[in-house]
Amino acid sequence: MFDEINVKEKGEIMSKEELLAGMAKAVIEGNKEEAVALAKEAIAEKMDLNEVIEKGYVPGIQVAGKLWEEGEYFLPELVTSAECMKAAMGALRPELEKAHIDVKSAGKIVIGTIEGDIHDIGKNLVASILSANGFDVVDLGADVKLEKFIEKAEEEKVDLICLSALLTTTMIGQRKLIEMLKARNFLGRFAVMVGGAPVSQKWADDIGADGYAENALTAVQAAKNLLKKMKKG
Ligand code: B12
Repeated sequence: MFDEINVKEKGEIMSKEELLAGMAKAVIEGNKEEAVALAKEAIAEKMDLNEVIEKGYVPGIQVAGKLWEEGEYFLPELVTSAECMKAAMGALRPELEKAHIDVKSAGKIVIGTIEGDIHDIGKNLVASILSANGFDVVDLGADVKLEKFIEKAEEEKVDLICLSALLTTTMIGQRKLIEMLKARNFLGRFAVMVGGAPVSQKWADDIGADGYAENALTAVQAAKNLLKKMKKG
């Protein structure tokens, strides 16, 4: 499987496609140094960082996940790939954040992964891309208690609560949080957007979420639309 991704030796100038393939390969192989070096190169080359994430690093963790599901990778290898992905995102983050300096905030968001769920790669991507697109983002991390989302939303006076869930068991927490908001008459005060691999538009509709997005890029437009709707209503 790795043979398909053939990257040139160091020292040679790589094309954009080669760089993207190299990023995926670094994540698949768990090569943190290379993953970070390529992130820095992308910044130096002024590449579109949204594209770098979606076409470079994300396919890498997806292949690692597939190898795990197929029994070819064991959990430690998957964890190493996940760590690589996070290290690369860490290298890109300051540059992503720079993109929205001096831009008027598009809105304030609190985001986290639901209690019982430690998956945070996708949530981190959504947080970084929203932040790069002018939103003020309060990131609560992973394994976040439902009560904490509401507490922070009130404290920080956010417009939008973003809930990530990667496990079918923690998706239920998304429904519970909306019920908690309803019980406290908070619906309308905060909009709720849900996401995560097992989450769908249908699930979002069923639980009464205000919004859903399939990935970090579509989350930006969905968040903008939601805030526009809230301001009108
Ligand atoms: C990497 C990974 C891990 C890593 C996580 C590292 C980390 N720090 O995040 C490790 C190895 C630790 C791990 C652990 C486990 N995992 Co895991 N993991 C994955 C894997 C392979 C990839 C997830 C990922 O990072 N994808 C890449 C990111 C970029 O994609 P994403 O998370 O989907 O996010 C995108 C969208 O969903 C969306 N999005 C995400 N959040 C949000 C939020 C909002 C508001 C919006 C709008 C959008 C949005 O935008 C993101 C960016 O585009 C998936 C398989 C898969 N294909 O999803 C399994 C998977 C999620 N894991 C699974 C399981 C079972 C586990 C474990 C229970 C395994 C175990 N036996 O211990 C534990 C969980 C422990 C716990 N309590 O949480 C199952 C879940 C099954 C289920 N249906 O419930 C999956 C589906 C694998 C499988 N097929 O069995 N895992």
